[in-house]
Amino acid sequence: MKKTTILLTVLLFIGQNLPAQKSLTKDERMEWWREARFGMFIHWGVYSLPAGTWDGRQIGGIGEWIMNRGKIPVADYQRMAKDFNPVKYDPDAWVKMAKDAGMKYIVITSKHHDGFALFESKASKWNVVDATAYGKDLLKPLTEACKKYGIKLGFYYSQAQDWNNPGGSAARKITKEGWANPDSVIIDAYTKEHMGHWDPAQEKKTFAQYINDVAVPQVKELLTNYGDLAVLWWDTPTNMTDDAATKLQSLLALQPAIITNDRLKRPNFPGDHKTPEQRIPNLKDLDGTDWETCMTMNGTWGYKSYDHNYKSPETLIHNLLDIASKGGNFLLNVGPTSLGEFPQESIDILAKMGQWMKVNGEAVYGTKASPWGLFPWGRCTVKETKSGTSVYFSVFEWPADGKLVIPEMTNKVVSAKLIATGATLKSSASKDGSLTISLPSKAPDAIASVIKVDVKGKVTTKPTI
Ligand code: FHN
Repeated sequence: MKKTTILLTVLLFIGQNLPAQKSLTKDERMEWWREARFGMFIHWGVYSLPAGTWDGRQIGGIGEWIMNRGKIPVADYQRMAKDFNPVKYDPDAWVKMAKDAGMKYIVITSKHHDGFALFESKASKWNVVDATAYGKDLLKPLTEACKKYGIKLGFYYSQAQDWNNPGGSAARKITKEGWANPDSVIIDAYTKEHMGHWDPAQEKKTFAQYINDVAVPQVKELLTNYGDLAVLWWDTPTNMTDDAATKLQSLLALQPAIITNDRLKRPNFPGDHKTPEQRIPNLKDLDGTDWETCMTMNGTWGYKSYDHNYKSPETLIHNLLDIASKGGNFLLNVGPTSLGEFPQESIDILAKMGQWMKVNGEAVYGTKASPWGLFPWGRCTVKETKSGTSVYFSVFEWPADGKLVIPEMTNKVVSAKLIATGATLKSSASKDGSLTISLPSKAPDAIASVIKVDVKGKVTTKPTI
């Protein structure tokens, strides 16, 4: 029997032996995700040990790509991994930090492009239990902590690129982008001939064998051994085939409520949501499909000891509000160290965002995009209520004259309040259809102060910007 037939038979068998489950519509599956708006991405793997430096050289590019950028041989990279021993790993503390920051879900790299599995796997010895000093599954306790704090958990899985399990694909990177290796001409000629691979060990199997022997069984392990999973986050469909994508996608039947992104294979496996990376889309680029911006706090996803170029909490809170005002989600990354700790800068940023979210979170959770588009002074989100609409104006630049003017706001105002202080604000409608809200002279929050205006009916207006 062909392997595909065996797989389908197994899936059918599993299906027949599960208690009858009502199949969920996309809207039902997406409900919590659309409500959540804010999640944590975690990029963690053995690359956190070299942390951007190999053989005394700083390697260019993002930390989790060090093996490819540095053209590190498979045997050397795997030898390095033996010392991976995250003794300070405290999943309870991680999840609590996410929750306190106001995040509602976590997506962690169960396996990144270096193919290293953070979980126990029968499909490949290149996993945390068999290949490192630590020797314990890292995902199981995270699952428990997420359950404890009511945080949804998703797994990122690099389905195509795998630089250690033979047969996995490798995106070709020019050597000088990593470091000025004197052998770069020879290496670059080799990677050109070998579809991005730089070590013969990477080509001992075909891509189809890698999919059947590693990717399919590992995704099955992830979907069966860790309870209810919220998200499966595919990444970089380098050289993906329809056959491989079909096999992987069919496994999702094991988790009927799961949400997936658009990176399994393009363009014919669109998943549930789009994934703009390191950028927030412009309004004109949005087509009604769900979307989630993923972004780093500094310049790398995986930990790099010398990247301290962090965005300010102000920028990140404004980003979150910009994204919410356009109807998207924000997946903000943390790259823990090899000992299992979040970098101090990330801890501080999360705490600041949490302080803001604790007071103003209702302007984000469960909201819909601004009917006005963007304002020059801030952002807006709306929530339909039983009796009308709650409109949230997040003001970044407090008006010097104490007047916030909202154009084309003709709904009858029930109340206007400053969320931070609870103070009631006066508002007056003008003949031109605009609404003027009178504000205290000083902004209660230097980053963004939220004004909640409850109005009658639905707000129907056109984007101004
Ligand atoms: O190559 C990866 C990268 O390392 C990182 O995981 C990001 C996160 O979205 N995805 C890929 C690049 O698009």
